[in-house]
Amino acid sequence: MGVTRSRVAMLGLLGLVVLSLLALHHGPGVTVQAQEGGGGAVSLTISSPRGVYFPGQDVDVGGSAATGIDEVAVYVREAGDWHLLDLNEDGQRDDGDAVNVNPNGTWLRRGVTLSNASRLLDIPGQYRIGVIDAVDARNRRGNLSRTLTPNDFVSGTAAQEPLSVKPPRLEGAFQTRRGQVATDDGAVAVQGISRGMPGVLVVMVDSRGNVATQEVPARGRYDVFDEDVPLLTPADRPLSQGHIVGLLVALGRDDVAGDGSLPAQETAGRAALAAYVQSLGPNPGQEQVVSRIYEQTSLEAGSDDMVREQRFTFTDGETAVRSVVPASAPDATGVNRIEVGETMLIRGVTNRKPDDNTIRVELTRPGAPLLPIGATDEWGPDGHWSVAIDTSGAEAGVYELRVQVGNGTSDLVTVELVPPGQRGPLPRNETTTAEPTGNATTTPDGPGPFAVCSAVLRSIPGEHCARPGI
Ligand SMILES: [Ca+2]
Ligand SMILES: [Ca+2]
Repeated sequence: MGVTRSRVAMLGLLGLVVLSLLALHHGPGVTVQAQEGGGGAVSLTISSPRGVYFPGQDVDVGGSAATGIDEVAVYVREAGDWHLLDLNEDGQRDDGDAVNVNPNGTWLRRGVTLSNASRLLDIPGQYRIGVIDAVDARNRRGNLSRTLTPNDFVSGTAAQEPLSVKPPRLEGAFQTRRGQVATDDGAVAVQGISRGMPGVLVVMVDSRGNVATQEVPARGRYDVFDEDVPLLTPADRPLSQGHIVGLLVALGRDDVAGDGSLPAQETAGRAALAAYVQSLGPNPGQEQVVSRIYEQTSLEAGSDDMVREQRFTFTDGETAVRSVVPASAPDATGVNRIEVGETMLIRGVTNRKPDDNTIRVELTRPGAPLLPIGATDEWGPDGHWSVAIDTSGAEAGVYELRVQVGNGTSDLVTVELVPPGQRGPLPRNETTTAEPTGNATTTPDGPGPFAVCSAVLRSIPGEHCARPGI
């Protein structure tokens, strides 16, 4: 009976008439199978999931079906027999797991945790996932077979695709700038992926053992997380300035910490782990708090938990100028004279959070017409920023270059604009030994060029003050 249905279904498809005729010619029992992986008309396809699956992940299971197929069933195979998937996740593998074909020729079951639908898919390895016309998967009593032999499967109207099951994976980072988070920002962006896991618990521990925790969910097909996490204790007090240990904790595919029990907690999910972590601080101190988190998660025997650790400094916001050079000589260093008409390139460093903050650079001189204001809100993990200002039409003279983030002035540098042709040579790099005598870096008033050698630079190992000629 099943074979007859398959033939009827396929006779409606021009591209498969030949196959159908072959089937008719050979009589019952002949293999009539859908082509695999596209290429010509197929009566049945499975287009999702595709390729890779992480245990615990919710996926849509679906594809297309030709006219005449009313219902399909989905099976999975490693080696040997095909096993029916418990697609409705009711713990039973039976007729309830058949999927109706929609009038538009598609079939779909949304949000299936495949590793619950089949224990096979809970274990990393190479599998095949297949869809078959339900008519061809029914036993003599008319119920969906819980298993089908390879021959049963290919004898029906069916399609199959490879599926690679991979272990869960955690990658992520605290988006610090120059290894710092500014107290003025009070929060740090945490970004990453927790494939096969519903999210992470973010923990930050300050030098006194105070903790900030936040559950961050993973979203979308790739289990991406991206959230600003404030450096606040459960009592809404800021963490202490200084050395912070940041942890991203993912609880594996079971989303349960360690061996499934946490001291003084009834459960062991991310919320319970957060409560446990909050109960630790601040008495034991920073390293003790960190050790206990590891002990209850990734270090517990048999645990599939994962922890990523990152250390950074929580400190005052700092934004400073490193160099002022003509845009035509970007390899020059230090604060230089700029000729009127040139575009001035102002470069500096900051530990502030990009996107939420804008660095504004303003050049002023009493009585002189205003120059355009330069601004940027984009900079990378190294905190290097740059802004260009066109000096066309400006008056020559000594200007005050003010850097602002929000309402506060972050740095103040004096810069001299000179008539065209009067700048003199530019220092090119810090190994230059020749003293650029007569360089514009001497100014008659104000703090002078060495103001750029500010505290933020001195506090960072490997950074140098942008003095010309040094
Ligand atoms: Ca079921
Ligand atoms: Ca776990």
